[in-house]
Amino acid sequence: CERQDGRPFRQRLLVVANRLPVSAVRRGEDSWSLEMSAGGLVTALLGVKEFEARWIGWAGVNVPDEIGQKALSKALAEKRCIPVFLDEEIVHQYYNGYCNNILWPLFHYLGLPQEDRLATTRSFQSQFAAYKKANQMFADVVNAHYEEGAVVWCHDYHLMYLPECLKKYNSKMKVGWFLHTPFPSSEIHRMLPSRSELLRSVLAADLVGFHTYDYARHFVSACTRILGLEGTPEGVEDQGKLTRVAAFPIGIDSERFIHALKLPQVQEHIKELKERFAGRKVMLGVDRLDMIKGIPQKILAFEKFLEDNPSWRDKVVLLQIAVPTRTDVPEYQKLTSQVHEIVGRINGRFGTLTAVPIHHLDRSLDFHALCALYAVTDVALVTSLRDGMNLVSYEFVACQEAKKGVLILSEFAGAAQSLGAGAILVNPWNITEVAASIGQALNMPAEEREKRHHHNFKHVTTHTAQEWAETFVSELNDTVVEAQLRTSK
Ligand code: ADQ
Repeated sequence: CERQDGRPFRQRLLVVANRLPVSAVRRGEDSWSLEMSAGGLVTALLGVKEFEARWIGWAGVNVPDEIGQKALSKALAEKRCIPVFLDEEIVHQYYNGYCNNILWPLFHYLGLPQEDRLATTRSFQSQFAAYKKANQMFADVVNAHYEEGAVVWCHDYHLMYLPECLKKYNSKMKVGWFLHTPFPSSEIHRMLPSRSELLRSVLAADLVGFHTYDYARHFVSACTRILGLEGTPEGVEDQGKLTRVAAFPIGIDSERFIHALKLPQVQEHIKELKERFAGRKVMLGVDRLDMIKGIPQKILAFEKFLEDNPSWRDKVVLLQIAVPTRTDVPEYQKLTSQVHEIVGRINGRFGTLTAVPIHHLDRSLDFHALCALYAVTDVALVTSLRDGMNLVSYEFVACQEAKKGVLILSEFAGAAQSLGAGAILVNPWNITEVAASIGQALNMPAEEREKRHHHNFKHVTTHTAQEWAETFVSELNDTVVEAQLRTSK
């Protein structure tokens, strides 16, 4: 497909997500520096190269002054990013409140906040009002930058109200919405006081996508049970209008990881790590420090393994790299202290003067250091209590061609549906089972490790981020064309 100037046609894409892929740090009145942010959505979308894409989102800072806003917009434009400026109060109510304190735990089956029940209704109302206001602010920025023919791809639970706002501006805008978290059973979703309004808004999109078939099914059930609409094999129908609902399992840019392993600086890192942990098997956890990742459960299972297997105590080490997130939210602060307390106790119990069983880091690692760690790992431990997909498991597999290590994977991560045949699947709540699976992984014969790795490696290298994005966008284009054909009949 070519344009008039002979260059290949590239679909114009406006990616809209709560956060931009970079965080801004103010260096002066009109000067900013930009740093990459860590997280699954960023990782996946960086792998999307074949589009003429611009990214719309919040830069993670409050910029009340016009000079600062102009300077930041200019710096971001070089990265093809467009900022949405949210003030502190909106961020508090919309982001910390409604998104992170209500939708995030509910969608991961952790329920609604329990404390201060009587005040909840009032704060819920004001947080939902802020959520709608913030979504409207995103819609205003999208509308200002939208050009006919572009596809608008809205991401995640922060922006469930956005499809409706966009369609009100322009009913012909091609709008897709993708959820990176699980969509819970309709029995959970119906607890949400704003359950109907959010479902209706998402249904304003042309295409609604989820990581797994189960999440898509839950969404359709919520629409049929809560809104009384009709579910069809294609999606949800409301008075003749079909919203297409489907599963689009995400992937990673596997080539980027495979290529990085060959770089001299990564090889140097690998050598250092091998020397540092010589004579010990390396187990690895890489997570954002979030309650859904099951980090305390993972560490307690490792403790149980050491308790049950004294002969392994000086032969295995767990490296847990946990990047802090949402540090303003009290629940997350509590989790950090809890993890520190457990790690300290276990290291005190099983450590020696020369070695400790757990190395826990509260920080983000740069890409090369992360690749080296994945490559030297014997067993990766992913114990999410719920997880939309979990890309760490994919990244580990991509870096294991030489070692063929074992992946222990929670059955509650979306990745269990794609990497389940190669991984050891566990229920992270069952600490005894996870401890036993650690033993199984550490003792697994090479032939079985190879077979399991081969299965997963094939999946990770064929179902990439690029393929995910292309499939979603082409399905969105097709859906719009089909809808036009239906209405013109
Ligand atoms: P996340 O919850 O952020 O993503 P995940 O999919 O595992 O979870 O992605 C995490 C990303 O952050 C990975 O690329 C990982 O390398 C990086 N990361 C994590 N900890 C790090 C650290 N300490 N240092 C450096 N990098 C680190 C959300 C959903 C997931 C879903 C993704 C994509 O919660 O279920 O898979 O979006 O849709």
